[in-house]
Amino acid sequence: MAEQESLEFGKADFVLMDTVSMPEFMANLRLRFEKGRIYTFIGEVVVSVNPYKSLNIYGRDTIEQYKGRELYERPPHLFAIADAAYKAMKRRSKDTCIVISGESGAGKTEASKYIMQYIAAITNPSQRAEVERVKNMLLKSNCVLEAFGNAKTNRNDNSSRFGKYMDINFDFKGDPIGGHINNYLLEKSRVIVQQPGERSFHSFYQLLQGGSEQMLRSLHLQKSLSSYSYIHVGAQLKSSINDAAEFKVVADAMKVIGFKPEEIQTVYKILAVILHLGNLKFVVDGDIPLIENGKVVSIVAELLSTKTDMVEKALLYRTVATGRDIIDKQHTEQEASYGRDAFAKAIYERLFCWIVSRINDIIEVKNYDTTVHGKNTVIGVLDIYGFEIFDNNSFEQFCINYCNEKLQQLFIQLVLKQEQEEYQREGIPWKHIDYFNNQIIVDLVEQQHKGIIAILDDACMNVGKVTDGMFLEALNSKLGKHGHFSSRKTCASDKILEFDRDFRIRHYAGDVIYSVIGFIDKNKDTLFQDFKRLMYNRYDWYYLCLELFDIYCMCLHMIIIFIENFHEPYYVRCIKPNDKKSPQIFDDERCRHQVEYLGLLENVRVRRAGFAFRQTYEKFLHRYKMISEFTWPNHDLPSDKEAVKKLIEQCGFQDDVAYGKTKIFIRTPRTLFTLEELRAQMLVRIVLFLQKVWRGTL
Ligand code: AD9
Ligand code: MG
Repeated sequence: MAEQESLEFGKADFVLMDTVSMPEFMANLRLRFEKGRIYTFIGEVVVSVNPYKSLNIYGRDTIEQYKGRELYERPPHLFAIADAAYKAMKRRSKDTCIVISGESGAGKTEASKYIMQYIAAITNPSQRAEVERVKNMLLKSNCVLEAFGNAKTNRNDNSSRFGKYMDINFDFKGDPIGGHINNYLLEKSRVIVQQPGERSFHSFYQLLQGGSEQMLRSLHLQKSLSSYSYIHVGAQLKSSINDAAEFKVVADAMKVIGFKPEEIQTVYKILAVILHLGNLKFVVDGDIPLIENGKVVSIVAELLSTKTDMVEKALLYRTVATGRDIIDKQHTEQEASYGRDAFAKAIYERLFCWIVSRINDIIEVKNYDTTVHGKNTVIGVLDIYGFEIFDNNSFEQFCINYCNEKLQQLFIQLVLKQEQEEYQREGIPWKHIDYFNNQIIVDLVEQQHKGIIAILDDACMNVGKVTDGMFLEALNSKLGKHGHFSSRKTCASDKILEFDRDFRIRHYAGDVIYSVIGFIDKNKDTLFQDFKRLMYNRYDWYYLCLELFDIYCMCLHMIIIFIENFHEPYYVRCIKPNDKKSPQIFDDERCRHQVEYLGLLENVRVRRAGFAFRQTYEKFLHRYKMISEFTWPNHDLPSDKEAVKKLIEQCGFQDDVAYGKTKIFIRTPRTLFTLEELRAQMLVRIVLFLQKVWRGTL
């Protein structure tokens, strides 16, 4: 069990609660938060509450306390779970992973970084240069990814706008030898528009605030943020973020990771192209759309190393085939603006994917011959964007929340499945515990032919003919009776649904109203062919662009398939204590809601319904053998199992335990407490005895 801290800090494991009830759970969570104990176990799951302040609990001495120890031997901490995952991977030569979940701003990304830091700190004791290099790259890659993939939102100043699954590969010695990052679904719409109070990706502000005058001049940029309409809203914000300083940190990190100077320059050029594109305005002269500010077109052309008239053509016309002829058809003003925005989003998305693939090239495992060195094993860390509800929710929130729905389903399945399997494996009967299974919502979204995604995909097959409104109609007719779906049409009495264009999904984590506007376009991700042609027909633009447009970005389906393949993940469940980013406030209502939807109470019940604790006979003896004269200092019984039985019977706990094939299962925490107390008393007696022996006073 988690090493007993003083009770003034509350219970280190929720499994130790006297009764499993929401008030007791909340009281413990609050007490621990207020005492700066932000981590608490539920068995092998770590519950974390964002402290919103720096805590001195991640330093070298803390790392040393956790290194090589068993999960329950030390107070709850991310390091305990990182160590458990590392040990499991090393001892059993088995791939493992850590899944971090929780809503936006709950502390997932910070947790993922602490976990990686811990793994980096405890590995490579012999200081091999190559391993040090790999560790450095892995750690440095985070800040580059965050610069391009994170943004300030109303929920989090450094919100991940992409999903990340990072693999760390280890050699037979257990030292990191490489890694791989999978990125999922960057929220690229943020490039062109942000909700009030939010910003675009950090990278734009960093470039404008941190780039040298000479660099900005060469990119035709000026420092003033409000000059750029794509980041205009965000530009008004006072930010806690120091963009200028971050620019240098990120540039250095890119250099250290191994980006070539010309690659870094190209990255800045692409950012500049996007900022300039945003300033392009169209006017209509009669029926003909024109570009109002021709100067901007020539800047974009210069940065893209192409000709002005080609950029202009791509912006104002599209090539269509009519019969055997191919003609240039003029855009309407609206089409031209739409095309410009689609282009900007696409370039940014591809830039991001390219950065990830560059990092992957550099950190991939090299020169590892499995026939010589044996299997290389992996620890994966999954950190996706958290569940979010905004005032206006669109396709992006739909995708993000669906991902979270899937993660929750995985948690339910695996936590229960693992328990069940363990009881079965050990030959112990299993009692079922009721819990809310969100499979019904997952089905609502992904069921073949009649789920929201299938209906949306159908609509997208007929893009141009099917409108968002018609898509909503299709949802209404196919899903109108579903208990987790409603719209004005299907539920006229529902006052919360304000607009005809809205529909509501009753998610596991709360109700979210989505506006259907833009769903079809965003799913279809139409990028006018002419822009693609422009990029391919470039005169002497960098090879980078070619790569950019060849890269395959993982889609939503991939993340799902991927996480379903996890076996026995370790979990960190993050909780956001308040919406004010305050270290002082523990908002009971908000926290209770998260505890509820994360299913933490059920988690405790499942853990306790069977048996709160289980331990292999060998380890159990190692810890408690001093309690009984039959086992101390060594036993002469036929097996460890027999020895444990003898010890338990001597203490009178036989009715509270079950004996599995390899493990002892203890039902109530109190038994374990008592065992711990007996052990502590025995240790004192042993020490006193030894002192007497040494002093010769016995
Ligand atoms: V999102 O779904 O990407 O929007 P996250 O990733 O869950 O979200 P993040 O880790 O970015 O949240 O944490 C939000 C902020 O909380 C951080 O920027 C820190 O300011 C703060 N935080 C989170 N965890 C810690 C911590 N362990 N110690 C101190 C923390 N501050
Ligand atoms: Mg994050």
